[in-house]
Amino acid sequence: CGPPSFAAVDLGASSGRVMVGTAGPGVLELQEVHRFPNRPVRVAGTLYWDVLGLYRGVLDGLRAAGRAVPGGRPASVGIDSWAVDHGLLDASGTLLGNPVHYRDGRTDGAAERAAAVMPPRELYAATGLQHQPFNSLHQLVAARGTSALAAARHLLLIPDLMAYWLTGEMGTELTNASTTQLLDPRTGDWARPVAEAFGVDLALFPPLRRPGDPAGELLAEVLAECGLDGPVPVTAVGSHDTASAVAGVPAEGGRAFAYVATGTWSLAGVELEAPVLTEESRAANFTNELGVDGTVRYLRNIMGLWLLQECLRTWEADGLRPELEALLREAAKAPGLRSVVDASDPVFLPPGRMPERIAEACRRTGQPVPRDPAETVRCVLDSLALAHRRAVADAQRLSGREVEVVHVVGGGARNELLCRLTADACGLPVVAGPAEAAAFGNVLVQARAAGAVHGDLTALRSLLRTTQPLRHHEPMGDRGAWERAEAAVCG
Ligand code: LFR
Repeated sequence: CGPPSFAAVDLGASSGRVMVGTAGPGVLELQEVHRFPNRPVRVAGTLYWDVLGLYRGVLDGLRAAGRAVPGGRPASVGIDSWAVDHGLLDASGTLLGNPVHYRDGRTDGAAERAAAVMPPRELYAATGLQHQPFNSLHQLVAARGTSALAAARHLLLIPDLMAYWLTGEMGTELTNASTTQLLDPRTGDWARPVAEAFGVDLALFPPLRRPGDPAGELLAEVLAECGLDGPVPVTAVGSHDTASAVAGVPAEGGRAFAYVATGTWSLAGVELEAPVLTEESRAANFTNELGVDGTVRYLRNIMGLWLLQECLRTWEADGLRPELEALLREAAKAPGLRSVVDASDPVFLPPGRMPERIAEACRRTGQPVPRDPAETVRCVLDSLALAHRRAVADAQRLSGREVEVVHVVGGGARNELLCRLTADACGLPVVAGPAEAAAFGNVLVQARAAGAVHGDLTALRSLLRTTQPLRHHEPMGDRGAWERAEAAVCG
């Protein structure tokens, strides 16, 4: 019998997928067996995740995985998703309401209320977390006084909620816990003084577990529903999708690298052994999230392909029938750096009418307004590349780690223009791929826990590098143009 196969559930903000990954010495293959849309729903003014719809997608995916693997059952299952969001459950383990989407406006003003409880400097020194309106801590501040929070006995982050429904066992996976703003990145344990100051009951969180830890077995009802023979174990992976994506960066041992994990967000930074908790780092809004194997993901959140997705959604609603490939071809021919916006600006966080908001940002900063969809797409991609450049430069400056190469992984690795512009903007070679880095990171952690592959992150990454097709982009063009564009955005 050949190397074992694992099921990786990877839930993104716009779609979920279940992949089957086969891994062994010198072998790493990934096959998508099920993909389903993730469509948030606005009800009575609040934007929710359709969490039962997502769970149905997971079950359908596990059924498909069973059919795709030799022997009819995966060696284990791992789950990752976006961070910060969670479900509240009562004492009997019943979900108390639909998880609220991090782009919902309920956290408006929560950061200011949080700052009155603990000065941002102190909070950063204790948690190392970037300021984002949607951090779980801000969500809990916003939920104070609601009947759901009062009745809650358990709080489960999204992948932990899925794992609970699949196995009946509760846990809090560490990499995702580090995005709550309630964890101390130096110790990998809860930041108790922070929780105490905010009146957050840490008993809501089930015990911490680390990537590679066992996380239960599929329940009999789940096995029956998915047509699987048990036992099928669930393994904790880097359940924060960005943790899995960075584990899935095909970096070369000994070659210092930066990464840009591109999808709905661009997460750009470096991997460190210890957090950077300086005041300078806080001012630059860099985050210290925890990664696989005790690493620190030192990075900045950039709006990412969300800007493009929201433009497409608006044009679609306006009956323009945008065709992405054609738009990208035209955008590649459009004049570069005609206008750029600050792709880290939270004004772009909520959904709705993105082309108008981009035009408004150009107008406000005295730059030409894009005249058609192709120019808007070019403005978005130039702006993303510029934000990648700033994040890669800032990460190096603030951490003292110099890099030789930038790895672009995630969905954006398929976007040739974005990768080329990122190389030009950073003035560094870009290695693009894999697009499914999160699923690869998820599979590799499971495979190592099962004893199918061995070694540290460098060894896992070398397996990726030798088995996956990657594209290389050398930097070209006029560096001065990017410097001038940066000045236009930074003022
Ligand atoms: C990417 C991501 C980011 C996180 C954002 C919100 O999918 O997980 O890392 O900041 O979504 O959870």
